[in-house]
Amino acid sequence: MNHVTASTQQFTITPLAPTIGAEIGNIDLSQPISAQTRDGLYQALLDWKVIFFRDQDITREQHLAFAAEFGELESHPFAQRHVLKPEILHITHDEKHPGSENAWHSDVTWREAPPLGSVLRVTEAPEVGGDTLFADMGAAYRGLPKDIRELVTGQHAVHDFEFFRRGMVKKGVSAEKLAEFDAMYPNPEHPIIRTHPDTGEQLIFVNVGFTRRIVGMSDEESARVLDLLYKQADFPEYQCRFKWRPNSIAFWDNRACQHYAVSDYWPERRIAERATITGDVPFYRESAEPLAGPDDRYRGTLRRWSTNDGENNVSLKDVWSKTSK
Ligand SMILES: O=C(O)CCC(=O)C(=O)O
Ligand SMILES: [Fe+2]
Repeated sequence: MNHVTASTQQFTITPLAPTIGAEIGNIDLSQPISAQTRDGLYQALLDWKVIFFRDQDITREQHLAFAAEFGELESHPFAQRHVLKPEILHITHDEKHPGSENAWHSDVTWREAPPLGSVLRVTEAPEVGGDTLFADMGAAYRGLPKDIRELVTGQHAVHDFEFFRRGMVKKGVSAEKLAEFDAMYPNPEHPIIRTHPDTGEQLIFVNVGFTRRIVGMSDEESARVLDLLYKQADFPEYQCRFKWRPNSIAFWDNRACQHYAVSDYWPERRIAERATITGDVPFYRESAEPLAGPDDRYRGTLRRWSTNDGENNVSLKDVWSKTSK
Protein backbone atom coordinates (compact mmCIF):
# COMPACT_ATOMS: atom_id res chain seq x y z
CA MET A 1 0.00 0.00 0.00
CA ASN A 2 1.31 3.45 -0.92
CA HIS A 3 0.68 6.53 1.15
CA VAL A 4 0.27 9.82 -0.62
CA THR A 5 0.62 12.87 1.51
CA ALA A 6 -1.18 16.03 0.56
CA SER A 7 -1.03 19.12 2.72
CA THR A 8 -4.23 18.39 4.59
CA GLN A 9 -4.85 14.75 3.91
CA GLN A 10 -3.12 11.48 3.46
CA PHE A 11 -4.82 8.91 1.33
CA THR A 12 -3.75 5.35 0.65
CA ILE A 13 -3.52 3.51 -2.67
CA THR A 14 -4.04 -0.26 -2.67
CA PRO A 15 -3.78 -1.95 -6.08
CA LEU A 16 -6.36 -4.53 -7.11
CA ALA A 17 -4.34 -5.95 -10.00
CA PRO A 18 -0.79 -5.40 -11.30
CA THR A 19 -1.56 -2.74 -13.91
CA ILE A 20 -5.15 -1.63 -13.40
CA GLY A 21 -7.36 -0.66 -10.50
CA ALA A 22 -6.49 0.71 -7.07
CA GLU A 23 -8.57 1.39 -4.03
CA ILE A 24 -8.12 4.77 -2.42
CA GLY A 25 -8.44 4.74 1.34
CA ASN A 26 -8.53 7.29 4.13
CA ILE A 27 -10.44 9.92 2.23
CA ASP A 28 -13.83 11.54 2.81
CA LEU A 29 -15.47 12.75 -0.38
CA SER A 30 -18.23 14.55 1.50
CA GLN A 31 -15.60 17.22 2.22
CA PRO A 32 -14.11 19.53 -0.39
CA ILE A 33 -10.70 18.26 -1.48
CA SER A 34 -7.60 20.41 -1.64
CA ALA A 35 -5.81 21.11 -4.92
CA GLN A 36 -2.99 18.82 -3.78
CA THR A 37 -5.38 15.98 -3.03
CA ARG A 38 -7.07 16.49 -6.38
CA ASP A 39 -3.72 16.38 -8.16
CA GLY A 40 -2.70 13.30 -6.17
CA LEU A 41 -5.95 11.54 -7.08
CA TYR A 42 -5.57 12.49 -10.74
CA GLN A 43 -2.07 11.02 -10.71
CA ALA A 44 -3.46 7.84 -9.14
CA LEU A 45 -6.08 7.76 -11.91
CA LEU A 46 -3.37 8.06 -14.54
CA ASP A 47 -1.29 5.37 -12.84
CA TRP A 48 -4.11 2.89 -12.24
CA LYS A 49 -6.73 3.80 -14.90
CA VAL A 50 -9.56 3.25 -12.44
CA ILE A 51 -9.65 4.19 -8.78
CA PHE A 52 -12.19 3.06 -6.22
CA PHE A 53 -13.55 4.51 -3.01
CA ARG A 54 -15.56 2.79 -0.30
CA ASP A 55 -18.18 3.95 2.17
CA GLN A 56 -18.77 7.37 0.61
CA ASP A 57 -22.24 8.24 1.88
CA ILE A 58 -22.38 11.48 -0.08
CA THR A 59 -25.13 13.61 -1.59
CA ARG A 60 -25.67 14.13 -5.32
CA GLU A 61 -24.26 17.63 -4.92
CA GLN A 62 -21.11 16.23 -3.33
CA HIS A 63 -20.84 13.58 -6.04
CA LEU A 64 -21.06 16.27 -8.74
CA ALA A 65 -18.69 18.59 -6.88
CA PHE A 66 -16.08 15.83 -6.62
CA ALA A 67 -16.33 14.96 -10.33
CA ALA A 68 -16.20 18.65 -11.28
CA GLU A 69 -12.75 18.90 -9.64
CA PHE A 70 -11.42 17.07 -12.69
CA GLY A 71 -13.12 18.98 -15.49
CA GLU A 72 -16.42 20.21 -16.83
CA LEU A 73 -19.34 17.82 -16.50
CA GLU A 74 -21.48 16.72 -19.41
CA SER A 75 -24.98 15.32 -19.53
CA HIS A 76 -25.96 12.33 -21.61
CA PRO A 77 -28.38 13.18 -24.41
CA PHE A 78 -30.10 9.77 -24.50
CA ALA A 79 -29.80 7.95 -21.19
CA GLN A 80 -32.05 8.51 -18.19
CA ARG A 81 -31.02 11.67 -16.34
CA HIS A 82 -31.95 13.19 -13.01
CA VAL A 83 -34.83 15.64 -13.52
CA LEU A 84 -33.16 18.52 -11.73
CA LYS A 85 -29.53 17.57 -12.20
CA PRO A 86 -29.04 16.51 -15.81
CA GLU A 87 -25.36 15.76 -15.18
CA ILE A 88 -26.49 12.78 -13.10
CA LEU A 89 -27.16 9.72 -15.21
CA HIS A 90 -29.31 7.02 -13.60
CA ILE A 91 -28.49 3.38 -14.05
CA THR A 92 -31.22 1.38 -12.37
CA HIS A 93 -31.74 -2.32 -12.91
CA ASP A 94 -34.34 -4.57 -11.37
CA GLU A 95 -36.74 -7.35 -12.22
CA LYS A 96 -38.35 -5.28 -14.99
CA HIS A 97 -35.12 -3.70 -16.25
CA PRO A 98 -32.34 -6.27 -16.49
CA GLY A 99 -28.76 -5.03 -16.68
CA SER A 100 -27.68 -3.90 -20.13
CA GLU A 101 -24.15 -2.54 -19.74
CA ASN A 102 -22.64 -6.01 -20.10
CA ALA A 103 -20.56 -5.28 -23.20
CA TRP A 104 -17.01 -3.94 -23.15
CA HIS A 105 -17.01 -0.24 -23.89
CA SER A 106 -15.65 3.20 -23.16
CA ASP A 107 -18.35 5.74 -22.49
CA VAL A 108 -19.82 7.99 -25.17
CA THR A 109 -17.14 7.38 -27.81
CA TRP A 110 -19.69 8.53 -30.40
CA ARG A 111 -18.93 12.10 -29.36
CA GLU A 112 -16.29 14.09 -31.23
CA ALA A 113 -14.62 14.52 -27.85
CA PRO A 114 -15.44 11.49 -25.69
CA PRO A 115 -15.34 11.87 -21.91
CA LEU A 116 -12.14 12.05 -19.87
CA GLY A 117 -13.72 9.86 -17.26
CA SER A 118 -16.77 8.83 -15.31
CA VAL A 119 -17.45 8.81 -11.59
CA LEU A 120 -19.98 6.09 -10.79
CA ARG A 121 -21.52 5.73 -7.36
CA VAL A 122 -23.56 2.66 -6.48
CA THR A 123 -26.27 3.35 -3.94
CA GLU A 124 -27.91 -0.06 -3.92
CA ALA A 125 -25.99 -3.24 -4.67
CA PRO A 126 -27.18 -6.83 -4.89
CA GLU A 127 -26.00 -9.06 -2.05
CA VAL A 128 -23.94 -11.00 -4.54
CA GLY A 129 -23.15 -10.34 -8.21
CA GLY A 130 -23.29 -7.09 -10.20
CA ASP A 131 -19.50 -6.59 -10.22
CA THR A 132 -17.87 -4.36 -12.80
CA LEU A 133 -14.80 -5.39 -14.80
CA PHE A 134 -12.24 -2.93 -16.13
CA ALA A 135 -9.67 -3.68 -18.86
CA ASP A 136 -6.35 -1.90 -19.32
CA MET A 137 -6.26 -0.91 -22.99
CA GLY A 138 -2.59 0.09 -22.80
CA ALA A 139 -1.57 -3.40 -21.66
CA ALA A 140 -3.91 -4.78 -24.32
CA TYR A 141 -2.14 -2.67 -26.97
CA ARG A 142 1.28 -3.83 -25.82
CA GLY A 143 0.08 -7.41 -25.95
CA LEU A 144 -0.91 -7.20 -29.61
CA PRO A 145 1.28 -8.98 -32.12
CA LYS A 146 3.60 -6.50 -33.84
CA ASP A 147 2.10 -6.89 -37.30
CA ILE A 148 -1.38 -6.22 -35.98
CA ARG A 149 -0.15 -3.13 -34.15
CA GLU A 150 1.41 -1.95 -37.38
CA LEU A 151 -1.76 -2.67 -39.35
CA VAL A 152 -4.03 -0.59 -37.12
CA THR A 153 -1.77 2.21 -35.92
CA GLY A 154 -2.62 5.44 -37.72
CA GLN A 155 -5.95 4.02 -38.94
CA HIS A 156 -9.33 5.37 -37.89
CA ALA A 157 -12.65 3.80 -36.95
CA VAL A 158 -16.20 5.14 -37.06
CA HIS A 159 -18.16 5.29 -33.81
CA ASP A 160 -21.90 5.76 -33.44
CA PHE A 161 -24.75 5.66 -30.94
CA GLU A 162 -26.62 2.79 -32.61
CA PHE A 163 -27.08 1.12 -29.20
CA PHE A 164 -29.14 4.11 -28.02
CA ARG A 165 -30.80 4.62 -31.42
CA ARG A 166 -32.20 1.10 -31.27
CA GLY A 167 -33.56 1.77 -27.79
CA MET A 168 -35.19 4.98 -28.98
CA VAL A 169 -36.75 3.26 -32.01
CA LYS A 170 -38.19 0.63 -29.67
CA LYS A 171 -39.67 3.37 -27.50
CA GLY A 172 -41.28 4.98 -30.52
CA VAL A 173 -39.11 8.10 -30.83
CA SER A 174 -40.04 9.82 -34.11
CA ALA A 175 -37.92 9.64 -37.25
CA GLU A 176 -37.62 13.47 -37.17
CA LYS A 177 -36.22 13.38 -33.65
CA LEU A 178 -33.79 10.62 -34.59
CA ALA A 179 -32.65 12.62 -37.61
CA GLU A 180 -32.07 15.57 -35.27
CA PHE A 181 -29.88 13.39 -33.04
CA ASP A 182 -28.00 12.10 -36.08
CA ALA A 183 -27.27 15.68 -37.06
CA MET A 184 -26.20 16.59 -33.51
CA TYR A 185 -23.91 13.57 -33.13
CA PRO A 186 -22.51 12.77 -36.57
CA ASN A 187 -20.46 9.60 -36.42
CA PRO A 188 -16.92 10.63 -35.50
CA GLU A 189 -13.80 8.88 -36.77
CA HIS A 190 -11.36 8.22 -33.95
CA PRO A 191 -7.84 6.82 -34.15
CA ILE A 192 -7.87 3.07 -33.48
CA ILE A 193 -4.73 3.48 -31.41
CA ARG A 194 -5.07 6.56 -29.29
CA THR A 195 -2.24 8.32 -27.47
CA HIS A 196 -3.09 9.31 -23.91
CA PRO A 197 -2.93 13.12 -23.73
CA ASP A 198 -1.27 13.12 -20.29
CA THR A 199 0.85 9.98 -20.16
CA GLY A 200 1.67 9.43 -23.84
CA GLU A 201 0.67 5.77 -23.47
CA GLN A 202 -0.67 4.09 -26.62
CA LEU A 203 -4.13 2.59 -26.11
CA ILE A 204 -6.59 0.53 -28.11
CA PHE A 205 -9.53 2.87 -28.62
CA VAL A 206 -12.19 0.81 -30.35
CA ASN A 207 -14.97 -0.86 -28.40
CA VAL A 208 -17.68 -3.37 -29.13
CA GLY A 209 -20.33 -1.01 -27.75
CA PHE A 210 -19.93 1.91 -30.10
CA THR A 211 -17.40 1.24 -32.88
CA ARG A 212 -18.87 0.38 -36.26
CA ARG A 213 -16.13 -0.06 -38.84
CA ILE A 214 -12.60 0.80 -39.83
CA VAL A 215 -12.28 3.60 -42.36
CA GLY A 216 -10.94 2.47 -45.75
CA MET A 217 -11.28 -1.30 -45.19
CA SER A 218 -13.77 -3.68 -46.71
CA ASP A 219 -16.62 -4.62 -44.37
CA GLU A 220 -15.23 -8.12 -44.00
CA GLU A 221 -11.68 -7.09 -43.22
CA SER A 222 -12.86 -4.36 -40.88
CA ALA A 223 -15.06 -6.84 -38.99
CA ARG A 224 -12.17 -9.28 -38.57
CA VAL A 225 -9.72 -6.70 -37.34
CA LEU A 226 -12.23 -5.10 -34.98
CA ASP A 227 -13.19 -8.49 -33.63
CA LEU A 228 -9.56 -9.20 -32.83
CA LEU A 229 -9.14 -5.82 -31.14
CA TYR A 230 -12.36 -6.19 -29.15
CA LYS A 231 -11.24 -9.59 -27.89
CA GLN A 232 -8.19 -8.07 -26.21
CA ALA A 233 -10.38 -6.74 -23.40
CA ASP A 234 -11.43 -10.32 -22.60
CA PHE A 235 -8.03 -11.38 -21.25
CA PRO A 236 -8.19 -11.54 -17.46
CA GLU A 237 -4.50 -10.56 -17.40
CA TYR A 238 -5.51 -7.04 -18.42
CA GLN A 239 -8.43 -6.75 -16.04
CA CYS A 240 -9.49 -5.97 -12.54
CA ARG A 241 -12.87 -6.76 -11.07
CA PHE A 242 -14.65 -4.62 -8.51
CA LYS A 243 -17.27 -5.84 -6.10
CA TRP A 244 -19.68 -3.09 -5.15
CA ARG A 245 -21.19 -2.26 -1.82
CA PRO A 246 -23.64 0.60 -1.29
CA ASN A 247 -21.68 3.88 -1.34
CA SER A 248 -18.77 2.51 -3.33
CA ILE A 249 -17.45 4.73 -6.11
CA ALA A 250 -15.44 3.96 -9.24
CA PHE A 251 -13.68 6.75 -11.11
CA TRP A 252 -12.31 5.53 -14.43
CA ASP A 253 -10.10 7.07 -17.05
CA ASN A 254 -12.32 6.62 -20.08
CA ARG A 255 -9.39 7.15 -22.44
CA ALA A 256 -7.32 4.33 -21.00
CA CYS A 257 -9.65 1.52 -19.97
CA GLN A 258 -12.91 -0.13 -20.91
CA HIS A 259 -15.55 -1.48 -18.57
CA TYR A 260 -18.16 -4.23 -18.48
CA ALA A 261 -20.95 -4.38 -15.91
CA VAL A 262 -21.65 -8.03 -15.15
CA SER A 263 -25.35 -8.71 -15.54
CA ASP A 264 -25.68 -11.76 -13.32
CA TYR A 265 -27.91 -10.52 -10.50
CA TRP A 266 -31.37 -10.43 -12.08
CA PRO A 267 -34.01 -10.15 -10.63
CA GLU A 268 -32.17 -8.31 -7.83
CA ARG A 269 -31.96 -4.55 -7.83
CA ARG A 270 -28.85 -2.49 -8.48
CA ILE A 271 -28.86 1.31 -8.53
CA ALA A 272 -26.03 3.55 -9.65
CA GLU A 273 -25.56 7.19 -10.58
CA ARG A 274 -22.88 8.54 -12.87
CA ALA A 275 -21.24 11.90 -13.36
CA THR A 276 -19.28 12.24 -16.59
CA ILE A 277 -16.31 14.53 -17.14
CA THR A 278 -15.75 16.01 -20.60
CA GLY A 279 -12.64 14.99 -22.49
CA ASP A 280 -10.67 16.01 -25.54
CA VAL A 281 -10.57 14.93 -29.18
CA PRO A 282 -8.58 11.67 -29.45
CA PHE A 283 -5.31 11.75 -31.40
CA TYR A 284 -2.40 9.48 -32.24
CA ARG A 285 1.19 10.58 -31.77
CA GLU A 286 4.12 8.29 -32.38
CA SER A 287 5.99 7.30 -29.23
CA ALA A 288 9.49 8.66 -28.79
CA GLU A 289 10.65 5.08 -28.33
CA PRO A 290 8.50 2.77 -30.44
CA LEU A 291 7.85 -0.66 -29.00
CA ALA A 292 10.47 -3.00 -30.35
CA GLY A 293 8.69 -6.22 -29.63
CA PRO A 294 6.09 -7.87 -27.49
CA ASP A 295 5.60 -7.06 -23.86
CA ASP A 296 7.00 -10.14 -22.15
CA ARG A 297 4.80 -9.86 -19.16
CA TYR A 298 1.81 -10.95 -21.19
CA ARG A 299 2.45 -12.26 -24.57
CA GLY A 300 3.96 -15.68 -24.03
CA THR A 301 1.13 -16.84 -21.89
CA LEU A 302 -1.64 -15.13 -23.77
CA ARG A 303 -0.54 -16.39 -27.11
CA ARG A 304 0.19 -19.88 -26.01
CA TRP A 305 -3.15 -20.46 -24.39
CA SER A 306 -5.54 -18.37 -26.31
CA THR A 307 -4.92 -16.99 -29.74
CA ASN A 308 -2.65 -19.56 -31.17
CA ASP A 309 -3.25 -23.06 -29.82
CA GLY A 310 0.24 -23.81 -28.59
CA GLU A 311 2.40 -21.84 -30.99
CA ASN A 312 4.29 -18.97 -29.50
CA ASN A 313 4.33 -16.71 -32.48
CA VAL A 314 0.90 -15.54 -33.56
CA SER A 315 0.83 -13.45 -36.70
CA LEU A 316 -1.77 -11.66 -38.71
CA LYS A 317 -1.94 -14.69 -40.98
CA ASP A 318 -2.90 -16.95 -38.07
CA VAL A 319 -5.56 -14.53 -36.96
CA TRP A 320 -6.93 -14.34 -40.46
CA SER A 321 -7.20 -18.06 -40.88
CA LYS A 322 -8.84 -18.36 -37.46
CA THR A 323 -11.33 -15.58 -37.87
CA SER A 324 -12.32 -16.44 -41.42
CA LYS A 325 -13.73 -19.82 -40.45
O1 LIG B 1 -23.08 -0.09 -13.73
C1 LIG B 1 -21.88 -0.20 -13.93
O2 LIG B 1 -21.12 -0.79 -13.18
C2 LIG B 1 -21.28 0.47 -15.14
C3 LIG B 1 -22.33 0.88 -16.12
C4 LIG B 1 -21.72 1.69 -17.22
O3 LIG B 1 -21.39 1.20 -18.26
C5 LIG B 1 -21.48 3.11 -16.96
O4 LIG B 1 -21.85 3.62 -15.90
O5 LIG B 1 -20.89 3.76 -17.83
FE1 LIG C 1 -20.29 2.71 -19.39
